[in-house]
Amino acid sequence: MFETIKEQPADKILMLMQAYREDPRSDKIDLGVGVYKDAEGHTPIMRAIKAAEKKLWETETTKSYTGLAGDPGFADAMVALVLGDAVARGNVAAAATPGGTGAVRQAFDMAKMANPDVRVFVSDPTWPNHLSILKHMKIETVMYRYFDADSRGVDFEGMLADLAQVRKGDLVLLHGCCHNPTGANLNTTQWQAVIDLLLKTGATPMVDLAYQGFGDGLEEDAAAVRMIAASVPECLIAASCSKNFGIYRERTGLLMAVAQDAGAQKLNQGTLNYLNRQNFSFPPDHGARLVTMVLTDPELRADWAAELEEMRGGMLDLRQQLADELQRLSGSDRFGFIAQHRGMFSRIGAAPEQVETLRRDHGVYMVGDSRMNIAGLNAKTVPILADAIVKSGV
Ligand code: PLP
Ligand code: TYF
Repeated sequence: MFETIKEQPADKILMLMQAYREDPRSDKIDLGVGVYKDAEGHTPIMRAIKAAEKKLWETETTKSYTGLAGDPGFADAMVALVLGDAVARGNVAAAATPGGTGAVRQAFDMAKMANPDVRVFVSDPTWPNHLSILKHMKIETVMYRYFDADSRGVDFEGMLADLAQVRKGDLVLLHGCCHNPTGANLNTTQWQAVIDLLLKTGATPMVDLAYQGFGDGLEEDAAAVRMIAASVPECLIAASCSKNFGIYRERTGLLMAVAQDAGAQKLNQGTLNYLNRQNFSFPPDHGARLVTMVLTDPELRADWAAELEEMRGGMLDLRQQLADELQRLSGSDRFGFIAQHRGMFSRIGAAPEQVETLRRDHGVYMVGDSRMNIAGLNAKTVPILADAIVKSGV
């Protein structure tokens, strides 16, 4: 019977990973998949996570099932990390999920349960998995303008104009910080304008927060999601622990539904539990437990936050070095946006042929839309990349 299924398109980012591995050149540069890498190109296990793992091995006495929503301690710790004191804890329903992707998937599921005709508004461009999951779920997807191809910043006027058509019953997907794939983000005034529009139209925001701590800092990167949660009647938040705790393969995430009162919270919590049960029963626990241990132990937390700051600072330095080098080589300021962008990614605005030239002639691997992973660089490869970018006519 399965011969009736059409072949599905492969994930382009993961295909690029494979192509990079198969390239025999020793001086190749991997700016593809969104995984943090240190100067040696290694994705480290963070010190606090390693310490928590050791402690967990010594103290864990059972691996019996947790609850359907996962360990309540994980939800408490993550709600506090993401939302601070922006909303009352009693108004937040939360369930652990397999990674941020699991949270995204179930947020869409919940929206569809509430409104079978839900339209999901996504930024143009957005993380390809958003589009792929929405298509798989047969949910109507509407793109709103986001990236300004000339300035490589946000086309905010276009964004607001396109979002003016949202209505109650629609879901508006927003990247909380460190926009993937562009690296271009809203400022506080712009976030407020988006919130005003949401309040006026009655549409529901959904925030995807996959890079808290990778942009301007842990608190700063949560500022937008906190503003939203404090202002609108209800919202969904899909948080990932993959990047900021470096536990990609543990599959650790949390879906939060913020409501206006405890009654609505109770209903939402039941829905989140129900969705977990339909999809996988109990969520993975190992990564969630490590995160909880790190966030609730003052020493581990301080060390984690310090290491995260080192990673963030390193990426900012690389951005500045690359922008400076490009300015020197091109004699123009047109690459200044690289230092303005935040997070792991920048879309440099190269044409597909130029991306291909960079790969073929220079061994530089970036995603076809010219998204590069800044963490794939180091002090030695920055000048090589800058030279290749200029030589490729970008
Ligand atoms: N959302 C965005 C925008 C991402 O870039 C990622 C990246 O991996 C995720 C969600 C989910 O990540 P994960 O499922 O690995 O936690
Ligand atoms: O955008 C990225 O590169 C990361 C990692 O199917 C990723 O978010 C890439 C593809 C994918 C899942 C995660």
